Amino acid sequence: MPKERRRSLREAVIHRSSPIIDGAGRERDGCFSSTHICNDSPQMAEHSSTSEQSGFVSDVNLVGGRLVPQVTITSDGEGSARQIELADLDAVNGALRRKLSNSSISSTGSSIILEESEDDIISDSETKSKGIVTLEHLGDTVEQARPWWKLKTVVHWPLVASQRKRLSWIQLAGHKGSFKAGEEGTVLKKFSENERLCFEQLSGDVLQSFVPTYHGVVERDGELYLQMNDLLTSFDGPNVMDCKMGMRTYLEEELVRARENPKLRRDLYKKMVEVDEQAPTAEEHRQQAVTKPRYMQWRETLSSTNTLGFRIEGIKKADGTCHTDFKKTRSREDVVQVFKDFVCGNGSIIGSYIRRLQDIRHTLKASQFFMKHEVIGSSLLFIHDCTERTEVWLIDFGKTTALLDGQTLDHCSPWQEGNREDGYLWGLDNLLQTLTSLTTEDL
Ligand code: I3P
Repeated sequence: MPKERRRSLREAVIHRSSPIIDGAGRERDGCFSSTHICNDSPQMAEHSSTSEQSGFVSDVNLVGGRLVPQVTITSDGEGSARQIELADLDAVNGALRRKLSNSSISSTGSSIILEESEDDIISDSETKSKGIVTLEHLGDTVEQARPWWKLKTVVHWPLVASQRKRLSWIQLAGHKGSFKAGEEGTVLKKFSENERLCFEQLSGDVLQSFVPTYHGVVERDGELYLQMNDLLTSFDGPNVMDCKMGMRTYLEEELVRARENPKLRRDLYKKMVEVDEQAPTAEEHRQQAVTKPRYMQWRETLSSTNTLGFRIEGIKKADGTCHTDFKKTRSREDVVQVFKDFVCGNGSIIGSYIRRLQDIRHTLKASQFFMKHEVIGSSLLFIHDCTERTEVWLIDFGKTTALLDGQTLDHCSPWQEGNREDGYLWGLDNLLQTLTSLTTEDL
């Protein structure tokens, strides 16, 4: 980690209001000195012993004719508590204000910079608020492995029971190196100042009981993490679905910055043609690159984000199968079919999900936090198991941003640049209607 970055991380921690928790989950209250940030290497030593080098690597599975990438959970290693230096502050506090690569829907323009990197608004993958553990391609496939391809779902890990229990929090979307296993019952997510602020502000809000319990910031191997409860530990063979909420998946701020500093991205162009060769314009084909807003907006229209205000990102079923290709799941009928498959036609599970979503809706309407934040890229995580136990959680707040003083959103009004509406409640209502229509059908 660059020196400057470590320093800013330290400052971020020093200025935070929540406790820093040590590796054993003990609160180091009252003092935010880096000497009070401990790692929990003893716990992870167990993982290290079964890992390859510094990673924990699973077998490779062939699912649906495609090789499921190996799962790598970065080992917690032997590192001890480290000094965090002041310059790191910029890296974390500036997480959502950092470089943006794109301008607008148009990919043309003389000042556009061509980028190879996937990283864009938040250039360090660890600050991205997505996913849980790292999933990587570690081998070739029959169908060639694509370097940009990121598994956006869960992988069934061939682990012994105790390992599986501990590492159970599921990856539905993620950037390399974003997650580590935490102490029993917790996971560590790469530090994002934005997400930390959200967790802080959610504390005491009525929504708190619908988000993973947050345990503060911990340091591992010189990196900061947000520690939170593993939502899956109490399930036996969980089925998990990630639904990204809202009619928009990028911040207004990203658009503005992208206009100021437009960049073209080859990786996003490749992802685009992978799904639809006809999607890029002639100019984009010529450039072999697209801007990020262009890509994001294309994804939104291709999926149900624009039409329904949510989209299905990934599903992992208890049998270990992974389902990631929902980019074209767009109509209400498509979504119904995916939910039917997800619950294996079990109407009672759908009924429980509906009740939980109604509770969430009711609570969102009463939430001060919700009223005062633009909620972008946040997901609802659906979980059930064979006992018909169900839960739905709000997760991923890396792009959930406080509004200016006094501003509020109704989360239903159409978005126009400047009003910051995100369509979250509109999407939730559509989701509820879609699930309700399912209960009246013959499942
Ligand atoms: C990704 C998805 C993510 C976005 C990521 C996209 O596309 O839109 O939400 O990350 O941008 O590549 P896809 O789902 O098709 O893989 P952010 O939400 O963090 O912007 P990235 O490539 O810049 O990480």
